Amino acid sequence: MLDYVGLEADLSAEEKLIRDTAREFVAEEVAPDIADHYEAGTFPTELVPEMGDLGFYAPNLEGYGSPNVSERAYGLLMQELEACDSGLRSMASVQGALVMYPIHAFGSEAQKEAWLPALGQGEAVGCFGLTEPAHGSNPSGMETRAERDADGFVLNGEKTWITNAPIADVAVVWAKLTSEEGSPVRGFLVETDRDGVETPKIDDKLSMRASVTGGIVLDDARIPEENVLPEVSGMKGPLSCLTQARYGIAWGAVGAARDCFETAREYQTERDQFGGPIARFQIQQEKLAEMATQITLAQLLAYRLADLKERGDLRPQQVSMAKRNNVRMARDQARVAREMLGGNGITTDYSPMRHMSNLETVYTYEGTHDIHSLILGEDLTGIAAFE
Ligand code: TGC
Ligand code: FAD
Repeated sequence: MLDYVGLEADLSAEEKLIRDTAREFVAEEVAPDIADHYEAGTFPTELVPEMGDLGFYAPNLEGYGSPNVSERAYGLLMQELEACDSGLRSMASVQGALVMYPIHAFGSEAQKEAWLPALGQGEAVGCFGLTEPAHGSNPSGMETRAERDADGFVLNGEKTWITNAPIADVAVVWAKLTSEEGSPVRGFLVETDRDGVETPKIDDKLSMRASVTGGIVLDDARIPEENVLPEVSGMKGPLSCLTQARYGIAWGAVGAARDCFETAREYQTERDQFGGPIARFQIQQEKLAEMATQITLAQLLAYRLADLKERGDLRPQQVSMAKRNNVRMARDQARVAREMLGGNGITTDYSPMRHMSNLETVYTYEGTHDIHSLILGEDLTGIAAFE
């Protein structure tokens, strides 16, 4: 596997073990069928508990069954999952960074005990409802409302493009609490089997096909008082979850690019044209050289992020830089890898075009490339250019 500047040497035994466990799981349990799932538009849901057993959901959290592994180990895990398919990494990063993280960071003791072990084990599936039909890049414009009533809250509104929603047991729903002054955004744990909650599936995707995506429709959905996340109010609640997930994506994208590189390199050495392997042509070698260089630079950024996160110095804007750069890099390199496979490259027999198509989603979700440009622009100039 590509590791051009020898990053492996700095890994601890535990980090290597976590990476190798994920790599082996992917090779044995997922890779053989992933193209079929992609074509069918399905996620291998039978693997959800096994991924829990292996510790793939938020192992970087502490307590409630989570082992508190290093941020680098967590990143390596995301890298291995996305080397298989972005949909696999999405499943784990939504469950961990977008559902377990907010419960861990902002939940009550009872909420933590009720949900964290079950989510960590893959006995329950969660989803994160922020985006709405009319509010994607600007979630603070959300229209979903919560009102207090005698027993708790009544929720109304619609979330869309929600990973895992149709298979979720619980949704972390962000809504404006209209009965409080200023209508602050609050997080609510909404069990999906409650009256007034629907989670319709979105079927017509051409990207991220091996991932279940849907909506959350709330029509006078009643939830008890104890289901509000008590420790956070305002947009920093959902936005701080995004920082966790974007961190995983910055690592995951490197995995997708690495798989494209390895597939192209192998193909180039095996495929003959004009009397020998196409890897002997300078044009092809330049493509491999550029691909290896870009992947290595993205790897270095991800490793640096892990160190900053470990010591508590990571800023959200630094995560934006890595998400923006690494996903764009992977998207560009997947396309180059696809072209290096010629006609065979457009089939599901090879991974690059599947990665390329998935990366269109990854480029868009968790803050589009443009939005991360603006986050960096604001950080660099002090002038916000969102509106
Ligand atoms: P703004 O006024 O800038 O900030 C409000 C408060 O939040 C704090 N904050 C953050 N905290 C942690 N991490 C971040 N990334 C943060 N960004 C902001 C900020 O300090 C402030 O705190 P306080 O204490 O002063 O109140 O917020 P804004 O509403 O103006 O937002 C600006 C903007 C455009 C950057 C933000 O809305 C944004 O990031 N938009 C992009 C939307 C997005 O990324 N949506 C993702 C939906 S989830 C998803 O896509 C999951 S896909 C998962 C998968 O399948 O893998
Ligand atoms: P828009 O915000 O309408 O943007 C359209 C275009 O306009 C983009 O190119 C954008 O960059 C550009 N644009 C917007 N504003 C500006 C600006 N100020 N300056 C310059 N350009 C701008 N959301 C969740 O809450 N939970 C999930 O689990 C989840 N999973 C997803 C899974 C998939 C498969 C997909 C596709 C999306 C998912 N999302 C999820 C939603 C995702 O986060 C949004 O699609 C994303 O934030 C962009 O919002 P939008 O699609 O409404 O695009």
